[in-house]
Amino acid sequence: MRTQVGIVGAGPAGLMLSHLLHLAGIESVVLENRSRDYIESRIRAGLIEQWASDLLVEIGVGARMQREGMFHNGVYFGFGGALHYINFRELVGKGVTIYGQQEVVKDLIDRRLADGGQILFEAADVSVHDFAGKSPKIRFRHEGRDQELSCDFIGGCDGFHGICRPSIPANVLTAYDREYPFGWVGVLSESPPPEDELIYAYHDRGFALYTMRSPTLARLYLQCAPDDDIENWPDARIWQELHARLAGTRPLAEGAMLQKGITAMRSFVVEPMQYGRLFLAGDSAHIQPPTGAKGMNLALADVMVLSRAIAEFYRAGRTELLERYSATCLRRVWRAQRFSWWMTQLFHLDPSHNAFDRKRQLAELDYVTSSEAAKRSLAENYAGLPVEI
Ligand code: RFL
Ligand code: PHB
Repeated sequence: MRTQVGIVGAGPAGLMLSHLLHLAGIESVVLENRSRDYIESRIRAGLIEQWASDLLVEIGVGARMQREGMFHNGVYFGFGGALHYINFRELVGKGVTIYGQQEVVKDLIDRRLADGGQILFEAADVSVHDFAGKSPKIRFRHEGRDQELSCDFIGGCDGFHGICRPSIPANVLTAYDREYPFGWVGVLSESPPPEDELIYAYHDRGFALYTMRSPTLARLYLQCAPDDDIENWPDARIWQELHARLAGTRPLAEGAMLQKGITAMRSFVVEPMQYGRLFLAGDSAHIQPPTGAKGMNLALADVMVLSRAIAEFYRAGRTELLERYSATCLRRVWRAQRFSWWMTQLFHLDPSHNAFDRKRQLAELDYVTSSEAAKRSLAENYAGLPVEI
């Protein structure tokens, strides 16, 4: 088999890369080790920055998001028993869209298949070869047969636990890593969300986040220990904690819990994001705590940069954008890391904190919800920094 760009992973990064390349007249094949059903039902991110929702519409995959997505002008911060609203629209002229990541994935898959794109699901034992030279290869097993895909470039879009990053010689990569002393219990509940827009709640019992997937489906998160077991969180305990941490803000309706899970918090960046003709994009190169809602947005930003660089190579034979790929992405990645870390440290109960730190957090929450300058800075970061190429 031969194609121009071989892409490992059919998450938001890999699928979007394939679609953007198609729009530039460039062929690609996407190899995904899971089934289509699995990746279309995996519940993850839900918040799309303004530029990214504009992009989805512009490139013809935003119609369902425009119908079913929930457009928000700002967020609420809850602390000290009251809610404080930060209006992004007024502050920076932008908003955010709530639309499940798996819906973005479904829309991209539908569109790629309608355009004759090749996505091979359940591709086993995927391995990447010869990317230090000009003729990279991807080997895998599909429908019982060993296969080899020759290509000009490899898109390493296989997420944090994928094989692309570990295939790069370890001595050329530097990893920046930080683990946080807490995690999140995440639940999906068949109940109306407590507010039309998101509530980030600071509480002595720990952080809580109230978000949603539809007017009848609430997505709720609670700070927990990083190594906590979901068995320790029966439904009754989850509701009790949610009521306690939302006290004084909005009443919370209970409903059937459709799904529960625990995620540990981590910040991780690898530099550079490329080696020879293998380019890492999205979670394969960086992850951040979800408090800033940046993961899916960064994945989409990386592949915007990568698709432009690859298009420039085929169109004009120029390699400057490809050579700058890592530096271009990392500038934005580090800004998003900084923001995600900042939101995380602002809201969480940290076991190493003392009474001074709690007072400092409250003073910062007070500042960030009352100072015009601080609100604008928050809005600019939350609604999404521009993607510079
Ligand atoms: P993905 O989505 O992990 O996709 C990688 C794909 O590669 C496949 N794969 C392989 N395929 C072939 N061979 C192999 N060896 C392979 N190994 C892996 C996988 O099956 C998968 O299909 O990475 P991508 O595309 O970089 O996208 C990144 C996002 O998924 C991630 O950053 C976000 O979900 C993070 N995130 C959030 N991001 C936001 O922008 N806004 C949010 O509100 C938000 N909330 C969240 C989040 C992540 C969370 N969890 C579960 C980590 C909330 C949570 C709870
Ligand atoms: C979500 O809707 O799942 C979500 C929203 C904002 C976050 C994290 C997750 O910061």
